[in-house]
Amino acid sequence: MFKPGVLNRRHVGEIIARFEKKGLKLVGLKMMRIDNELAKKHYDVHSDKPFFQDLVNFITSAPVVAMVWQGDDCVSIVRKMVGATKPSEAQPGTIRGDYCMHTNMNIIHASDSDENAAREIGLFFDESEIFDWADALTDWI
Ligand code: FUP
Repeated sequence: MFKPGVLNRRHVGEIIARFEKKGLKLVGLKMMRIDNELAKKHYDVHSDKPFFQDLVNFITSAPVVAMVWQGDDCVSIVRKMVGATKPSEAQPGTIRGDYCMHTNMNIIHASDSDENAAREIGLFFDESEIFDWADALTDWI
């Protein structure tokens, strides 16, 4: 998920292009405004952390772009491309390493396990918004 800021900074296409070039398959994509309740559900695991309210405020402050990508080892590949949580620790070449400065505004969210991906897809997408399509690239990547 591209957090608020990506739209404002006009980086949506650029960052989507990274995932496409890698060979991941896009099966869901939507622009949406997250409300307070949904933000709290999404970040439930951090509800006792001091940065929780800032995180909720940030993610609800402007529209986000939510995506579902598929591919072998997708979670691990995407997490590597996204980079470390703290932009100061994220390697150059990663998304957080290249596009952001501060942890609480670290530009992108990526599920950290298949289980959490399933949970988060359920939070942000209806079943009808996920597309199962025949991928012509399968034999080439
Ligand atoms: P990640 O999976 O890399 O997004 O990292 P976490 O689940 O640990 O953190 C979720 C979000 O909480 C981060 F994207 C930004 C925010 N956060 C802070 O603002 N401060 C912290 O010290 C840690 C996380």
